[in-house]
Amino acid sequence: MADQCLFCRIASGEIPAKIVAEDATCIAIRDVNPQAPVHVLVIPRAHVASLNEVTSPALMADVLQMAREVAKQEGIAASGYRVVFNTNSDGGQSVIHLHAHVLGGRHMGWPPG
Ligand code: DGP
Repeated sequence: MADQCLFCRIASGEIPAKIVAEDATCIAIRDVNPQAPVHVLVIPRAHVASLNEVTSPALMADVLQMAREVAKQEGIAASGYRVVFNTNSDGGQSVIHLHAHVLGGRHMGWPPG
């Protein structure tokens, strides 16, 4: 399963992406279909299907730490941003590999669509 997974293949470098940050645990790439002026995906290198399958709090800390660093690097930390984990069908998850969307550079409406 993991060897067929799009985000596993991006994280391994097999499929190219616009990388904005990376470390031993996670990679951050620009979303191919951006929904805001800044739209970056933070992806753990290890294959975890969704938030439901996370067993390591440390993994979530690593993902959120990189999301925060990306927001600073992209210049949206002070103006504000949104971090979203779409989860399963009703949550709108289309790629079944855990990822955080970091969205900013415009005002975000509420409630989300
Ligand atoms: P979600 O729907 O929450 O599973 O988000 C998946 C996101 O991944 C979606 O916003 C589009 C993005 N995406 C899909 N395929 C690719 C790809 O090949 N490269 C990049 N950079 N982003 C992708």
